[in-house]
Amino acid sequence: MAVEQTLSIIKPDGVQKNLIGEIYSRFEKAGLEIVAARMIHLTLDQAQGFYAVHKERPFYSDLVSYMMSGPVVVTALQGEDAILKHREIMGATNPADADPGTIRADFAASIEENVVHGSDGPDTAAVEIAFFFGDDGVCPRTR
Ligand code: IDP
Ligand code: MG
Repeated sequence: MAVEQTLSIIKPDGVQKNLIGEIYSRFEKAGLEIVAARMIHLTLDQAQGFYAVHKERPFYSDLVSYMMSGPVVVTALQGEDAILKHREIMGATNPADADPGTIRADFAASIEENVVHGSDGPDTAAVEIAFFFGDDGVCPRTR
């Protein structure tokens, strides 16, 4: 195990459903600490840029529209095994496949509108955290 950081987004449907506190409570109770946070309504450039890895996928333009449909809350979370832990709490991409008690099983409407994003590995986590928080936007805990 190692201390890692992961990029977490409460997507527009999660914000609309007023789940910000509920979702971050689950992450905090699992021992993850918020080390950066911002609320933002993504522009087209930002939504396309963030999901550029998916640009060849058939759902890309719908995904970009969905991510721009309302504000999102973006955080960086830190903790032991943060990337995997966050993905476990989030659940599978398709809520129909997500384990009971995961965020997506509890709150997601569909494979597309699935409430939360989480990084899938250390390399993508670093790129995604820099995408939203630059070089100096993360606040390591000092106490
Ligand atoms: P992840 O969010 O679980 O890491 P990815 O495969 O990285 O899943 O897909 C990114 C996002 O694209 C998903 O969270 C979901 O919003 C959307 N998405 C993924 N697969 C589909 C699909 O088959 N149809 C529609 N949207 C999809
Ligand atoms: Mg992904």
